[in-house]
Order: sequence, then C-alpha cells, then structure tokens
Amino acid sequence: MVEFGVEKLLKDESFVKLERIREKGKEIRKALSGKRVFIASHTNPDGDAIGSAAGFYSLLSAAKEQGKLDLEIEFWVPGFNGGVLFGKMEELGLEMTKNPFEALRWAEVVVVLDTPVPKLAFYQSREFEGLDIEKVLSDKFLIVIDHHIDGNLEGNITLRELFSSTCEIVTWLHLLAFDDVALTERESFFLQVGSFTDTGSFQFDYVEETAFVAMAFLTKILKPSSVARCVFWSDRDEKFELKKSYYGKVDFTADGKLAILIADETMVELMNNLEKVEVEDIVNEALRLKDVEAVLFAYPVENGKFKVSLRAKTARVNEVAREFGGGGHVRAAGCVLDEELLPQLIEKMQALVEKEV
Ligand SMILES: [Mn+2]
Repeated sequence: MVEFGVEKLLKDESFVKLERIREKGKEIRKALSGKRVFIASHTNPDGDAIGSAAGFYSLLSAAKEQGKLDLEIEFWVPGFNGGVLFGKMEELGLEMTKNPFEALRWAEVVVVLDTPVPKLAFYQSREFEGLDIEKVLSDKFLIVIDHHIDGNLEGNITLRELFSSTCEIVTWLHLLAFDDVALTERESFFLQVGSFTDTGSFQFDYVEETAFVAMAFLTKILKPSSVARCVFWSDRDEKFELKKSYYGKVDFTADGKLAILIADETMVELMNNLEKVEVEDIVNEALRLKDVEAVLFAYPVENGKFKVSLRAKTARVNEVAREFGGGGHVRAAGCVLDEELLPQLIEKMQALVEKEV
C-alpha cells in the first residue's frame, strides 16, 4: 500500500520542519490564550500576505467560537481595500479593523505574517505615519510567522521555516497545534489563495510534498476551483490591458534566456488601478517560454528608484537580489534600486542565466 498524508510525513525523518512547527505552534497557542491579539501582514500585500493573515484570523476566530481558545482578536492587512478578494472577504463575513492604530495600541500580542523585515510591518501605511514601528512592536509580545529564510524580523516567538508559502505554514499550524478546531470555509478559502499564488499554482521548484498534503486538508471543505475562480478567472479589463502592453514590451537577452521588462508610465498606471494580488502573476508571464530561464520585471517607484522582481526556473535569483539590498526566495526575489544601477543588475542576471543549462 502507498503511504500518504500527514501521518506518513510525521514519520518521515526528513520532516523535522513539521516537528518544529508543532513545537512552535504549541508555544504560539499558549501565548495567545486569554490575550488581546492583533494580526497583520505587510503592506502592498500579495496573495500570501492577505491569505495568511485572513486565514490565521479565521482559524483563531473558529477556535474561539468553538470554545477551544479564549482570546480577543482584530486583524488588518495594510493597503488591502479593494478587488475581487476584498469582496470575497466581506462575503465570508471577515471584517478588518476600522482603526489599526488603535488596535495596535490595544493589543497585548501582535502576530505578523509573511513579513521578513521590520520596515515591511506596517511600513509606508498612512495609518502609522510618524510612528516608530520597531519601537511600538518592541513593547508588544511579538509573534512572527514567515517563510522568507533571509528575513530578520524577530519576535518573542519566531516561526520561520522554508515552506512554499506562509499559508502553507498556517495550514500546518492548524494540523499540528490546533487540530481540535474544525476547519471553516473562510479559513480554507484564504489559505488556498496564498497556497496558489506563492507557488505559481504549485509550479515552483520549492514546492514539496508537504504543500500538497496541506492543500489536500484545505480542500476537504472547499474545492480549489472555487478559489481559482476568484484568483485566476476573474481578471478585470485593466488586467487584460496590462497583459497586452506586457507582451508588446518584453525583451530578451542572453540568447533568449533572460526576459526583461521595464515598465513605462502607461503600464504603471494600469498596475496602480489594480491590487497587487491581481498583478503579481504578470511577473511570471515570460517564464512560460521554453528557453527563458529567468525574468526581470522593473517598474519606477518614487525618487528615481525602481522596484525589481526577479523570477527563475532554476537559478538562485535571491543571491542577485541580495547584492542590491533586496532578498526573498530562491526562485522569487526582488529589490528596490536607483535607476543608474539597473544596467548593473541586468548584467548580473545575464551572467547568472548564462550558467544555467
Ligand atoms: Mn509569501
């Protein structure tokens, strides 16, 4: 008989990562008990930031409703205020706090998800302008749940493991430390969102067996197709316009192994009319080409700087991103740099893909 599933993975010696989640999960559960809790993720949120914050909030509110955990919770995803997913959140009865500033002050415990560096926790959010975030967080019991291995946001409890998405980690937290809590449709929905978006629909090579087992658990209550309908099959007209302009502008170098797109103002305007979660997959578009090994997607932000996203099939793009002050995942990383440095970054990327067969 073929062994499959959670029990099999727990027996497997290579899955010490799961044991660590179980241990940290127990600590987290204890730390939340009886407390006022504020859950947040990073600003300019992607599917995993939204999904993990809304998913973890749903798990904790289910635990509370089912009498398994006593706590008060508020949650907030900075910069998340529109689009299909936002509508879905309201439809599923999830409500973000109206006053994050007050909620942060009110909280005894702050849980920050999918956020590698302190400045990304609430960074550039209007609500917290003028506030010394690092100082405010240092006065709270801080719990960090994240899958960016080069992250340096440290909490009183830090659960940082190399899994395919923060949503996957939250799913394992449910399975290993909150297994007495019944899975709800809204938790399943939001954890599936990040599980899809951060893995390129399970295409990226850091996707392991654990990701599929976690997903299998989530689909017990909600079919992936109903999540896909909201995430992939609901593009607005602006997204279609953006794709048209992407295909018109993408360029290739290094024998066609590196695709480069430097967005102009028209594209930036189209992107600004969409939520980040609606446009994050556009970066991967050129990876569809057989010979393309990596993509570099750059767009102007403020003060003559460019925000750059790097994606690869097998190359280690996080190392290049780090050289320019950024970071991220092995195959999905990024940085923000001065326009003058763009040619240098392109050269590094060319050299990187030249090494790939
Ligand atoms: Mn993520």
